[in-house]
Amino acid sequence: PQAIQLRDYTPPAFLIDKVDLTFELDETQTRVISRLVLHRNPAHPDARAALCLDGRELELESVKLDGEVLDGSRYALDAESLTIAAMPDNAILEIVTLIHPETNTSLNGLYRSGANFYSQCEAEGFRKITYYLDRPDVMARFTTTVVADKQKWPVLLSNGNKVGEGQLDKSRHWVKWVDPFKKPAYLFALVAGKLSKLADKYTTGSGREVALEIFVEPADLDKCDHAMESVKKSMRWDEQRYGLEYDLDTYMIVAVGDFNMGAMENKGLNIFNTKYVLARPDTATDVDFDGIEAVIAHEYFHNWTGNRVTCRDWFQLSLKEGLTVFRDQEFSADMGSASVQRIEAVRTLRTHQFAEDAGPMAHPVRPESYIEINNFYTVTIYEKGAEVVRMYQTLLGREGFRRGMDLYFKRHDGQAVTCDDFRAAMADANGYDFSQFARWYSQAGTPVLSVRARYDASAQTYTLEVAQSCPATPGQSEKLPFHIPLALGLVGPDGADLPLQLAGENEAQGTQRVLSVKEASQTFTFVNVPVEPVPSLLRNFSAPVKLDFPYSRAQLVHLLAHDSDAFCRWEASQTLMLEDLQDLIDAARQGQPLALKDDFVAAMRQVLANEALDPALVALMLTLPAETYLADQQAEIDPDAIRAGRDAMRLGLARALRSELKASYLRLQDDSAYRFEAEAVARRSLKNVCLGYLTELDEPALLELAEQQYAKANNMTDAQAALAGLVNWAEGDAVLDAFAKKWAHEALVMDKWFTLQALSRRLGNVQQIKALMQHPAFAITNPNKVRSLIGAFVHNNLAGFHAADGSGYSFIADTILTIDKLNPQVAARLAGSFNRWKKMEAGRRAAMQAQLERLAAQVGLSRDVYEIVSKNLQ
Ligand code: BAL
Ligand code: ZN
Repeated sequence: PQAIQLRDYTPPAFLIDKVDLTFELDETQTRVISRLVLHRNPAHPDARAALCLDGRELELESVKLDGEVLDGSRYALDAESLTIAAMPDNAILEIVTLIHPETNTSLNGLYRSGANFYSQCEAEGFRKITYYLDRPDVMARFTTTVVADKQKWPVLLSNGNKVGEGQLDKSRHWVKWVDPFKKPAYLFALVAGKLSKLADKYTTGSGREVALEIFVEPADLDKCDHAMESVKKSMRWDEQRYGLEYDLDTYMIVAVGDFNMGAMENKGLNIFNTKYVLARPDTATDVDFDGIEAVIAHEYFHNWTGNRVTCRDWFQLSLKEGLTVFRDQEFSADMGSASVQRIEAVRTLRTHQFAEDAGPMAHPVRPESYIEINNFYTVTIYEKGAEVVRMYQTLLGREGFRRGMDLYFKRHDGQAVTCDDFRAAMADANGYDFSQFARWYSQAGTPVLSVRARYDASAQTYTLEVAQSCPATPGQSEKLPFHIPLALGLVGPDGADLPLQLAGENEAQGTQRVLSVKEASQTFTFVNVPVEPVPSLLRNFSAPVKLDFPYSRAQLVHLLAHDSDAFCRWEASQTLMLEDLQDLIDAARQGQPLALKDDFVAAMRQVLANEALDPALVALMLTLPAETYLADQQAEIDPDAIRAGRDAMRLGLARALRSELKASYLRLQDDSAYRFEAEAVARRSLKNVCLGYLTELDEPALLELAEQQYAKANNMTDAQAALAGLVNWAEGDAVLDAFAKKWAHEALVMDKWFTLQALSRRLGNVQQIKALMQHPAFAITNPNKVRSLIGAFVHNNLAGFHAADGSGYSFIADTILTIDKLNPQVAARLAGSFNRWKKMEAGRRAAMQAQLERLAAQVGLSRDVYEIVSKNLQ
């Protein structure tokens, strides 16, 4: 397969003004009748260019140009396109195709799930529905009529407003939808089926009433309330923060259990993975409730950042995704605890995006080439993209950022634009120079910011020498300096922030500053510094970089106890923890005894005892980094040593803090009805972190605590946490069985059951995973099932997947080949489990390479899997 290059971008030869679609849905085939009103695009360099429409897996019935049926000599057809060479400047094209949603297991295009029809068109699914200019810079007005058997498919939905419906014949009915906004084809959606509806309404700030509708399988209607509340909160927040209102009469959400992504922002008709809609206290955890609120917000926010202003091409994907993730992060911060949200976002970024940046799939926020765009819905595009957007706000302030957003919408509403257009709006609205900032979009890799400090007591100056560098990434050996906002404070010996005055300033300006680091090395001198401070650097994680500062352990303990910035406080605890974990991992590799350091244990004891701290923050401070994150800190990865070192720290802390953990656990008990509110969530999170530690100890009385918690839990958060503690012990088996019996008919709850086992020290091995794949609740065609069992195992169970005998590698290669025939996108995600192979110790490295080569040699590999495998082998 050929790579597509950003530098080859050319405007489309034709533009489409109007699209009229009619779908005749049926069990064995669906007929799609498309009528396009087109005109030649004056911006295209060739005024006589052919019209080349994208299309895949379509059966062409007929083509009519301006009313005349075209015979095969008038067009060319291949597996990917339909081309008409002789085209007038203005034309009406009518195309009839047959498609087969009933056999479409890729869940891309139009497909069946159960008896219902759903669509997924981003990025390039529309070309599996009909021949079209399937690219985001072709924006058209869509009218959609759906015809179907009324008994089988009573609900027929598409984008926009419903303008008519009726009975066609004895059995079939039709519904017609008009979307008044022009949009690219990737935002098209169609849903048909037997669905129940939760209805509500929302009055916008300007007084317009919007109907809110959530459609789900009838059995799920009692799990939609939280999603509905989240919609209303999102709508209100976007009005208040950005002055953005919803623009259609109806906002619809449909939940489906078979879905590749988390959700999709189709205009007026969002389609969601059930995982991000359905929640009842007994079926969903706090993390699920939080995820639903965030994803509902994310898709809703896309209505402006993505739909009203969309991307010129898929290289600009982060224009809408980075910005919309940033918006949903800011929303979540306002809904709950801002510092907890921020720390969790940083954990995600470091665990997943830093890993991506260090591996074979490293790419800039605006990639320069791709083989399969579906492989670029990545943590770099989304999460690092959000960090890039956040840096504008950090540099400009919230008001300056809002000015930039206002100008962006004023200039580009209704257009398909680029990341440079966004940057220009931020710059022009504020008179700020963002030219160097462009490198955040073009250079891959995680920059390293090295800071060294010097205190001069006699001059009362404190000098920071700041240097930046960025490692080479595939295709980019040399990097130029980034424009890095470095937020900082100086913490005095009493724990208070010192006033900050830079050399050359007349007076101190606050106690926190954002420095603009632009050079490869730069010096900043603070004056009138009466005592030697401890620097609190990269506050609130002001840039997606790795900070290198030679903190002493005493300095870290000082920050951990006093820093006014919650992120830096947490960071101090993590830095201490990481240092000691590394020592434990090294000791495990050398067969040395594994013991914790006293000052670390004392620091953790203090954290746990500090009842003034937000319990959620305490929980995060006590949470160890993931095995995979630890793996990424090693020069060479030995999964067994990482497992041993990490387990030793958990066990050591559990032993040393046993009585404090138990006391906190008991103090945090709460028998009241479940509430998804920040304070209750925080208490549950710390309580369950304590339980997690306590169940590390093989003591019947402590395991009983978990059994009791499971038995009396009135919510899934507590039930799942109890089971997670038990599942590493034989005592877990009975509870696992009871859980599976109780929840056999709740697909999302069974996903948790699979994940708990995939991540278990005791059960997370290839043999067990294979056995679980035979369980009646498992289905290889369902992405949620694949992700919750196989994905969890290969991505998050480092020692289990990387078993020394190589069984994990042959298992996953076999599984990738099986799934690739069904759903290439899902298969490609699993192929990402090879991304660390070059850093493994020699034995595993060779075994992984052998499986990669076996995959590469397969005939008929999808381009999705091919891209991941070939980039791994480069
Ligand atoms: N646009 C794909 C799903 C999402 O990011 O919202
Ligand atoms: Zn998105």
